[in-house]
Amino acid sequence: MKTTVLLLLSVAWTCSGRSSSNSANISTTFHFPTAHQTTDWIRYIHYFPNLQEVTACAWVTPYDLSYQSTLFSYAINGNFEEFTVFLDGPALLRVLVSQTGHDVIIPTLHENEKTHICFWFSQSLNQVGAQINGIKSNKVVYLGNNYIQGGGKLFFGQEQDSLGGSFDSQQSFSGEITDFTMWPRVLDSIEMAKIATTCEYPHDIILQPTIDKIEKNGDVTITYSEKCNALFNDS
Ligand SMILES: [Ca+2]
Repeated sequence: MKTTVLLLLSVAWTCSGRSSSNSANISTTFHFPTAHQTTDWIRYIHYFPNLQEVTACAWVTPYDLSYQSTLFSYAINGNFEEFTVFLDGPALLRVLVSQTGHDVIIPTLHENEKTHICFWFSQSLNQVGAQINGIKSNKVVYLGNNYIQGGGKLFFGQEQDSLGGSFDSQQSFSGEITDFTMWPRVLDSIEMAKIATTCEYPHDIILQPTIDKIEKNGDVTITYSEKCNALFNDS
């Protein structure tokens, strides 16, 4: 009997495509309208956990790729670059883990064009990597020697040079970030491709900055859509 129920649930999840934890299949976009400022940000206000491994994915539409655009920065007490990711120009993703920087070369992004970006870190695999639009991936050796420690502060759109502040206008982000999601493991390339192409999200999500879990500042706006984001599905 229990098996039947589980099977039915499994079928229901498969049909709905998107993760059951993404309530009502709502897609969330953060809009950062202005480059070179320190006042526009989204802060995740729930607890950030310890992470020995992580994959994060989002749709990113950069408005200005002429400087370092910080997608997010995660700082802990005494280490303000615990986990920070920025676009350093159009074809380089810079991933800082435990104050150690990694340059992952990616296919060239274009301003005002939506691109699906997944990136991961694994202490056990000793790896930092990224996959773009579900197909092109690249990885480098993790050069640090620690995992990501929890309990810190996570900001989207600004780079923290102190815990929760000291933002640098030359490292702010302008553009859109849609459906940012984290998993506590390295997703395989097929899982990342399915997120980008058919909007199928693995269910073991560990962090999603939904409206009930964030605070916003400045000119950032948030919009919602019931339409699933996926490649080849643009209107
Ligand atoms: Ca900085």
